[in-house]
Amino acid sequence: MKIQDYIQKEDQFGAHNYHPLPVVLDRGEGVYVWDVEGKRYFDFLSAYSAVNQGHCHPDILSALIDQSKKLTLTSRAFYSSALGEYEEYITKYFAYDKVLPMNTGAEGDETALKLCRKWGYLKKGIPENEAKIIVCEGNFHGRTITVISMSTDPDSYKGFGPFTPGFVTIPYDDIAALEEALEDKNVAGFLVEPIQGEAGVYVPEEGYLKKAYNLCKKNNVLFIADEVQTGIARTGSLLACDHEEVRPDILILGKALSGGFYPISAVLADDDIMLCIKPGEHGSTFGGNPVAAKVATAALEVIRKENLAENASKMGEIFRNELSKIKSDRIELIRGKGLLNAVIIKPKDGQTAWDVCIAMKDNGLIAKPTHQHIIRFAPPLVINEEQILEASKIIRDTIESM
Ligand code: IF1
Repeated sequence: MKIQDYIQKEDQFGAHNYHPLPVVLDRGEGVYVWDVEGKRYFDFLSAYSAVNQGHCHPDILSALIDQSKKLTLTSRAFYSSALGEYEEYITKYFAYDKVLPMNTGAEGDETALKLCRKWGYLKKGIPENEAKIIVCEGNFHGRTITVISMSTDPDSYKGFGPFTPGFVTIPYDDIAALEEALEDKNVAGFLVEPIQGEAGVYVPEEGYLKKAYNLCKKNNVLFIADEVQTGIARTGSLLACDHEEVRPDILILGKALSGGFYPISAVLADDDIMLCIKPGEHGSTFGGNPVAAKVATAALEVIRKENLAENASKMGEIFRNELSKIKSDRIELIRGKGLLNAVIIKPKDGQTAWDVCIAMKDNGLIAKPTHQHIIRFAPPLVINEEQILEASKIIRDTIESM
């Protein structure tokens, strides 16, 4: 089959809810992926930060294979020999009392919202069905109906109503707006991405998270961090909240929690909050299954063993420095933290960020535009200096030649 044949097949038999870059991937290893014709690319998307550990990491692969031969799924109707060990591992790793295991990021967010509301009624004493959760403009937390009820992006919500009530939207990176919204006594939580991904890798002003956290404390409101994309070493520290020494009351993780092998998400909180949910009140068939338990443990072990947070920080510095040397009026701004970066492209001669991504693909590097004019650059965190310099040169040569 030729590249066009693979694309045609997806187009004919798959729903049209995506518009992929025309590259057909077949194999991956570390920072590289290969297409069906054997052409190699630097992967500068990392499946939206799910493969922080690099493609097909051997340690995670072994965990997946070993456990899959033994026992894959028990449901949570029974105990398993793998779950408790994982729960102990991940709660100690992130320093929380308890974990609630789920599968996708959106489910993690849904879980956090339910947990927060329940806490609001049981602990804060909010009158039933009146709890509110503050969210930010430009947020991205997934695709379920409740999650898109929080969205301010018409692509996400338009045509999918009616929506879940109970959300208050304020501008991102705006402390005064948060302070005002917190005056409402029925507010149970504030849900925030430490860096907004979908909005175009929007890094808030330094101190924003800390101030927001302190305001939440003052008002007896839970600070909920969606670190599905920013967490697990991506931004140069284990959590993006660590940069400001903020410890969220509820922490949501996903994506790289499996190193890209398997959908695994988790919600972490202390007893006072987590024990508000009782048996039968929440769950999922696959959440916390034995394979997920082993895979997530291995994936977190790789982050620690290979010092990937430190590497992300160092390589991110080099990367932004290299990009800043690009001589082109096409680049408006470079921003990011660690290896979560974005370049804002000025459209010229009708060419957009999409055209830049197509040209980079032809030159051996794949990345995806977000919105019309922003390109996200987020390679696997195992990238080394030689590789980041080579990749930077591809980006530079591509942009300078356009
Ligand atoms: C797609 C963006 C990234 C997330 C945060 C929860 C979820 C996500 C902070 C849901 C998911 C994805 C999903 C992906 C595109 C993508 C994305 F551009 F839309 F914003 F990564 F940057 N919280 N992010 O970023 O996790 O349920 O998908 O496991 O194709 O929709 P999920």
